[in-house]
Amino acid sequence: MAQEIVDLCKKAAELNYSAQYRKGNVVQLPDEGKAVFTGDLHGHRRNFEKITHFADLDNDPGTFLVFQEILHGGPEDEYGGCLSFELFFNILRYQLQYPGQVYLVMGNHDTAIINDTNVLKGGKEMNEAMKNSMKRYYGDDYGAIMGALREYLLSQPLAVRCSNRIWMSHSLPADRYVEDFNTEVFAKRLGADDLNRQEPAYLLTWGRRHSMEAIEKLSQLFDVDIFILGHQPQENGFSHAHEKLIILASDHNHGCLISFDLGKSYTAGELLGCIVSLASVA
Ligand SMILES: [Mn+2]
Repeated sequence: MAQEIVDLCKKAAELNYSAQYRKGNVVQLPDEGKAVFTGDLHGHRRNFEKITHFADLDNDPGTFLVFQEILHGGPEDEYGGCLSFELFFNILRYQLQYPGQVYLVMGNHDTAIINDTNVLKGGKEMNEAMKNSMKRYYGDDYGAIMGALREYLLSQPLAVRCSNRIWMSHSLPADRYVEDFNTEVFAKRLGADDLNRQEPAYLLTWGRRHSMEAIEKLSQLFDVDIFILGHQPQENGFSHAHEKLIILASDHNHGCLISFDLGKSYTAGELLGCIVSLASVA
């Protein structure tokens, strides 16, 4: 079992680096086909099933499906340890089934797992909770599997950019880091050091509560019109935080996805009409 998972992580990481539309650390989607973007999934298996049912990649080779923040949350073992890694490995198997169509973008919890740092959430240390459950689950194979998982997480792109000027990433740098944000991070091969506190890949995945001015500056800096992010909890599944910013969540019963045509231009208002409630998906 351990070798299968180590190989799975390696193969999926190789696919990440060699994917047709990957340019540096950004996936640049073509100007045709369909995008299906999701918010934080947090181990929610039922929503994963709904999302894949909706995307229907078997019948839609021109559809690109993007996930984010799968790890942490969802089912727990009897000691309160986090079992989201089971769903995560399923999603890697799914990614390998549809090469170039399925992407996972880097989230802040991924940076914490790669660098083995703490993330507190609701009074619980999430990284430790997952490491402990993985140790119980995999026993002596834990080290090899965690090493392979970290390599995979590091291979993830930071963002997806569509030809119709829509950008998707886990988050964006917080206001005070916008002015000096170093966009070279999108071009270089990422190392674990790039995810250290205050480094650009860290800032990109951890920012919250962006002002309209910051979003405006970032839209000029990244040369896009609309941002779709996850990271910030959305009770109703989404919010139109600013004119150019839509935030999605896919981790609960009111979770959503967004689906739009890559060959069409959209205003933010029109994009809001492309949001699909997962409750409405069979
Ligand atoms: Mn997050």
